[in-house]
Amino acid sequence: MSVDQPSTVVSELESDQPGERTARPHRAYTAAQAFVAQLAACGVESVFGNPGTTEYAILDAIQERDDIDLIVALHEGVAVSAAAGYARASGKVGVVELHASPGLGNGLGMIYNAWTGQTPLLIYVGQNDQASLYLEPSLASDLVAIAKPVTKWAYEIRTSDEVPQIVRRAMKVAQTPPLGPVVISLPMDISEQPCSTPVQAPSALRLAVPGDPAAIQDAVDLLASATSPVIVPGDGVVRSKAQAELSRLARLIRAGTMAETAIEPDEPLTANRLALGGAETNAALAEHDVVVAVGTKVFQQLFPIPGDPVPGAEVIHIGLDPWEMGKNNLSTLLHGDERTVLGQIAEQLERRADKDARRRWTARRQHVEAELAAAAAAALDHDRKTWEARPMTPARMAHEIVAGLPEDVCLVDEAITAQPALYRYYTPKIARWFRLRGGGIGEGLPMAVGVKLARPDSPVVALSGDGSSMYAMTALWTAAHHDLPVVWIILNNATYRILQQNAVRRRPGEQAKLPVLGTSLTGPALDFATIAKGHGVHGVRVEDPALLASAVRDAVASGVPTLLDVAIGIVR
Ligand SMILES: Cc1ncc(C[n+]2csc(CCOP(=O)(O)OP(=O)(O)O)c2C)c(N)n1
Repeated sequence: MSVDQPSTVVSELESDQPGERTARPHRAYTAAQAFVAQLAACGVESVFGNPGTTEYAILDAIQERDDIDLIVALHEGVAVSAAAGYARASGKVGVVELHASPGLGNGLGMIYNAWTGQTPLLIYVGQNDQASLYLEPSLASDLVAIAKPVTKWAYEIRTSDEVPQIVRRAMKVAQTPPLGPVVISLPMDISEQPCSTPVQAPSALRLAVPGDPAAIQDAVDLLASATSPVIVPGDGVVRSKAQAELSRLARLIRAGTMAETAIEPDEPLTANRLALGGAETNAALAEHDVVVAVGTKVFQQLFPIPGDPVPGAEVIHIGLDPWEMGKNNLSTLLHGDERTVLGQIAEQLERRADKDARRRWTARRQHVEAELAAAAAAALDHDRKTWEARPMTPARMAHEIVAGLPEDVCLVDEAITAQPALYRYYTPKIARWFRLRGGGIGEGLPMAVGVKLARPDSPVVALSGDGSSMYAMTALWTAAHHDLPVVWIILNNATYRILQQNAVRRRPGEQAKLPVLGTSLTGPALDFATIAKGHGVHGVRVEDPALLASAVRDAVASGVPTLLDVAIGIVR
């Protein structure tokens, strides 16, 4: 059977627009060519991967086309995290190519992050020949079984003809709430066989599902009579682009909020993130009588306390993830798109608020604003006491870095223990701030590579703890190889500091054994400027805080991938 050049295959598409369902004639292609053509028809332009023998046909199919590129990673965790950064910054699915069982295994930690953090990924894994799997060849195992616990869907392709449909289904599964990763295993013998089914544009996904009117009514009743409501927003707010609606509701009910970029940056009621510990979270929420959990799990923590995570409060849980809604506690369930539902609630509250209610809400808002402003001022005062310390404190570092960042920066944040200090000086911007999701460290450096590919016109800066950075250092080479001028700032405290903090959190009141075994990054010290150079990246060590802002400015202006190694101490 003759095989068309892939460019011919693409030209057979009458339209790349989602929702255009016209069946179109197709020419002969292999399953691998159909796979890649279907990805292209779904709008995929980049595949992040690390190649192996079982992927030859797919690599050829990518190489034959000029509308889709392979971004080469030297470790599978880097490929997955870069794809996750791309997905989050572009709003599209991140596509990954991995090699057989060991390649999938190496990627699993970061696939876990995408799964629990609901980042849409399509991960293709090359499987050994289907015809010889029974012989248990080298590299082969049950890829679906490996992937299943940390993916929305894992599937091994059985016939070449099913390829276009399976790719379209995988893209749909990855992008419908709860968003997440899917794994497609494609045996290499099937990838080389002819595929006789057409590549088609995908169905349009329209997810602005409104809330049930009775449930909206229940939520409005609760909020109208609440004395101390609080909103806990999650990434579902970001996915549905509900920041304006969330801000409107926060202003209306005069609630305190605990937001990330889920809220407009100038909203003065924005408070802190919830803590990792169940006891701290319960204490923070204890003063509230109504908790609005929107687009979030309730709650995902490192040390949750068994039982109801929000005892004593009414919870209104809004979102499109049926598994998460009311999973751990009794709630008023509001299944629907976050943006649409928040808008519905705000509108009804607005309509029914009388003068008296508005007066109470205004007083409450003023009270919460004053409380938050006082806490912020006290923290800044505290920072000033050690302003001249050497090595510089995380707070001084944050101040200087923020002074050097351009207005339109996309910031990737894997700062770990420096995070609280960072957010005293940095205000996250909507769609320009990407924090670690899922708890597996080593995402930050490669995520910045994916963000830069998705946003070529924005400067991209990543902050990473020194410990976290070492899991994915080869992301530097990927950026250099593909000419992506990312700036990475390593927050170098020569330790896994969070593990000291968590030891105390975990055993409050007891004597935690400090320092925790295996947490020092000295002997030898990591020399990041030299490590960067070895990956083809410009590296600079910064010890003097007075030089940090200009070092950041210069790095961004240089137009080449640059790493800054910033020496910091551990004073809070
Ligand atoms: C893949 C993975 N391995 C190990 C851990 C455990 N862990 C969590 S934070 C951390 C150290 C972080 O150190 P660093 O990035 O230097 O930040 P710091 O705590 O010093 O601020 C480790 C090892 C993890 N979360 N994920």
